[in-house]
Amino acid sequence: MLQLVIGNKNYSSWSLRPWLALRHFGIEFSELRIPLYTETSAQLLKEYSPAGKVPVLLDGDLDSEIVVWDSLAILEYVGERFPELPWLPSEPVARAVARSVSAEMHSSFGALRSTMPMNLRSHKPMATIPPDVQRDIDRVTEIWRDCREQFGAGGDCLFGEFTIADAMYAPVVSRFRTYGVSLDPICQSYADAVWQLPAMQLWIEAAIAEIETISMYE
Ligand SMILES: N[C@@H](CCC(=O)N[C@@H](CS)C(=O)NCC(=O)O)C(=O)O
Repeated sequence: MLQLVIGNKNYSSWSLRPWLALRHFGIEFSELRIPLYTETSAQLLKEYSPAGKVPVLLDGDLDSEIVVWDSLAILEYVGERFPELPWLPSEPVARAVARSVSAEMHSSFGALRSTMPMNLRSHKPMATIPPDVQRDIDRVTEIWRDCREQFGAGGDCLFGEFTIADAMYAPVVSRFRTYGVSLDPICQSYADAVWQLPAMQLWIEAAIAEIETISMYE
């Protein structure tokens, strides 16, 4: 049995990524939510994750438990654990690009992430976008346009059908809504498609129902 340890659904963008992919592909897992930045969070996180961060995936029983921490490692792990599912595009060129854009999301866009933290409950359009954040937005939207134009014919996602690349960018879709980032028609229709995914809607509903507030993300 798989257990996914996550943070607050309203704020924890890294937790959303593997949760969304697991839910989208109908994989059974239990969920343990640890609200972040409380007095006990750090100690609780350390019980599950060597890095002291969420998400963490636990697989197996206590005697032979596999612990996978870090969102992208979890997505790769479940891809190997359930190889019958289309986590990545089947065509090699598209697959290489899907891996590249997923890794780029994982390692980049620091200005966007720190200036526009995920906060699903909030709506606060930014009157002025700082230049470094605008550069990140431009690169993300370039990726979305390129993928949709080159590989998106089979559906509404970056590579047509949903893949882990869409899971990686799902929190950015939410940030663009919260902070009122205006998008060209291709990017807007991609963002709407991700927003409307049934698994995404389940996460959003649960995020809105949460009661904790993390002031630095408000
Ligand atoms: N690179 C990691 C980042 C994980 C991360 O920063 N998680 C945040 C929540 S979204 C966290 O656990 N923060 C709690 C802390 O740093 O104390 C991943 O991809 O999983």
